[in-house]
Amino acid sequence: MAYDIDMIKKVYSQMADRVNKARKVVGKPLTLSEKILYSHLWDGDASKGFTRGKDYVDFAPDRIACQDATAQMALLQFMQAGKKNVAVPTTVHCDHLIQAKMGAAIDLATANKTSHEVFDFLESVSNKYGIGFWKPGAGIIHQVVLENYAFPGGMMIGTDSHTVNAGGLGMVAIGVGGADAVDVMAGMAWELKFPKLIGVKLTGKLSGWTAPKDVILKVAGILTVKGGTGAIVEYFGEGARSMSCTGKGTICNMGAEIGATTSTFGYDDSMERYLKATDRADIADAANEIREHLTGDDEVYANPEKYFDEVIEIDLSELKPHLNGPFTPDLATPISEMAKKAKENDWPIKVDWGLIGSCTNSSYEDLTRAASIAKQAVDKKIKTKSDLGINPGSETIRFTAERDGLLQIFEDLNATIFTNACGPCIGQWDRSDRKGDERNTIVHSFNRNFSKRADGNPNTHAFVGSPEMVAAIAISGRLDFDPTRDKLLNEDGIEVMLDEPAGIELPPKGFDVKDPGYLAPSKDGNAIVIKVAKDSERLQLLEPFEPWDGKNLSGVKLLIKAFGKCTTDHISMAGPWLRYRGHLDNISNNMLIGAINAYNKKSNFVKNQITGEYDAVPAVQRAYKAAGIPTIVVGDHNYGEGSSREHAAMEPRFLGVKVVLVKSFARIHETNLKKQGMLGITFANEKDYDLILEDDTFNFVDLESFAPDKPLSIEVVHADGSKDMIKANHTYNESQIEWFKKGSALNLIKMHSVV
Ligand code: MIC
Ligand code: SF4
Repeated sequence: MAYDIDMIKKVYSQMADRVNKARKVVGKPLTLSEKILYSHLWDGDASKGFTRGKDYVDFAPDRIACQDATAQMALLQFMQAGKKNVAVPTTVHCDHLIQAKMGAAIDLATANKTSHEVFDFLESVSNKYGIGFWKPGAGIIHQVVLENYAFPGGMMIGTDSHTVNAGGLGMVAIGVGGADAVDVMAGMAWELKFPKLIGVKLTGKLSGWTAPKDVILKVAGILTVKGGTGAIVEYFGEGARSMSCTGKGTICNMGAEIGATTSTFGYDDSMERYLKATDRADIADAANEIREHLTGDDEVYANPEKYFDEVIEIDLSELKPHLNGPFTPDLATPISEMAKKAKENDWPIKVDWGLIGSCTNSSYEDLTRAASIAKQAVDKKIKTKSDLGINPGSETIRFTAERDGLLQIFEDLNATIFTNACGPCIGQWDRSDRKGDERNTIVHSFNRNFSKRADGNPNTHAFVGSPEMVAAIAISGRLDFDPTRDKLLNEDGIEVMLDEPAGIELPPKGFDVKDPGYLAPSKDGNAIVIKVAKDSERLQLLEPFEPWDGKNLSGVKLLIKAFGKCTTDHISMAGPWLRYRGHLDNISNNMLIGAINAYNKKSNFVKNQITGEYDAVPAVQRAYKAAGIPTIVVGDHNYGEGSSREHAAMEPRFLGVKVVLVKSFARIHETNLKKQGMLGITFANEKDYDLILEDDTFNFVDLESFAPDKPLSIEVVHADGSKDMIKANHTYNESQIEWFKKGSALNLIKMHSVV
């Protein structure tokens, strides 16, 4: 039986009526995305149509999911909100804080020792406030959510950018910062700018080496890392229906890599099969009764150009397998062209590691497809050249895969089976084969491959592919290996080819698990006292941020002008820093240490305008803070791309940065900045980025009349005394301006909170 089935039945009981009313006010047939959005309005029934890309709308999500690395800050904030219980079903998943090194058993025991303070904190806060708790080793948040909580037509938010994975089961599931989640936990509405809609029509059918992963690798190549910003991507067509539910999850998951608000698919037989296989026939039965409302209207899919803002068509029968990378997930290369491109770009050809797993690609089907390749290495006597590491997505998948002999196949190739957790995907990887910054190549089935992400080495060239392609490349040990064409020399000196992968969608004997790793919360957690040690280096209770003094900011010094890509990994690095995710002061020591200073092209080396000396970014910022000098960070396009981690906004706020001025923002990061009371603004004229010099001082001219839709004027004073007047745009609405005025959104909640 499904968790929270009553909540799901309630959503379904209102769906038909709400969809019909929405269709009336919008005045045309509806996409699935619109059906879900309009049936989750905070105000209930739709009374008017919203303008996509413009109107801010209040929504009422059905549930929330948090993972350990972001839940700490989210729950520390929630604890300040003065509520007894979370207002909607919420879960916490411990998956990011487990380092991959020796293999699951040892690594998990080590994590339970080194991070017990954090796990205990999360467990007791969950217990107190009515939150379901998934213990370390239970699995990666998005696989566990897909297996247990996602339901067609539902809306959820999660404090992780890959929350969007649940679109594979027909949800509108959106990644947010912790402060957004706190609003909903506290029983308030969740605000989102009504998204634009991109339709992706899938025709044909996948075959051979081509996998669902290749659909999104291709889409990423088309739309780039910012092409989906502010939009929901809705997939439809015969190609969509012919794919498994977990394959759809893979596609939706990596929608985060194109900046999309979320991605989704209409309810179909593959979802029904998956629900039944995961012990949720009750949801499938309920969904079947309102099937027509859980997918887009026929007219929409027949004439998508009329209803979507942009339409892309992909013929799955023609689609070729891809590898994307290095350093960015949108650099798409069909495998057949990799040999040429790798040579042209001087990418290291030898592949050190093949890593299979992550929330994107760790389903039962993924493991069977990769195993079908791995098995051939033994059968055809091919010696595997790269190391192989596997992270199963959940304990249910791991237990079932072990029972069905899949893990043994990988172990026969000397693969290490890591914990059911994020592991190398988030830099939780003690990689023993290479130290320092040697140039090398790895391939993985993860979603992100930003510089330093997996192992902290800026010269690790990471490429993203499907699990079966990762297995094939690991066996060959070469980046330029094309299994559709190339032969390998086996141990008998005979040339052999790998056969195409074969997968099994769902375990024929059903899923099984002994201990899924779930702890239900107490019915009444009122008496539970949450303790945080004063001298803890992992956890720190939060102090409210100062409200704005109502005056124009002036004498604002430039802290850093970031050059090129500046993702949340650059702003607040993960890996070893994950240990400080619950301690704002300590984690602030990683603020912007990965960003490249535009003036010297170095990372973590900026000028302190007080002394004229160069130093690490956090040190320079702490010096400005001590001197009471406000500062500004300047950046390029898609600033804050990637993660939902609000630390990337809280650290600058905590250390006294007042403004982030960039060419454009990634959605979640922009909201995170607003929530924490920062001024996140964009150049009205992009070229003004070039005007900004290292010794600049900024004076805001009209911040005192900060208002929606009104650009801000800023005087930029250069070291030689010359001045430029520039304009900055912003997207703050009335209530977001209140967050800025009060110092943070949380300060505002607290003012209105009735315990
Ligand atoms: C990631 O993949 O970058 C993470 C780690 O899962 C983040 C969340 C975090 O920073 O904790 C994400 O994607 O939001
Ligand atoms: Fe974990 Fe990687 Fe997925 Fe982020 S992308 S949730 S780090 S597996």
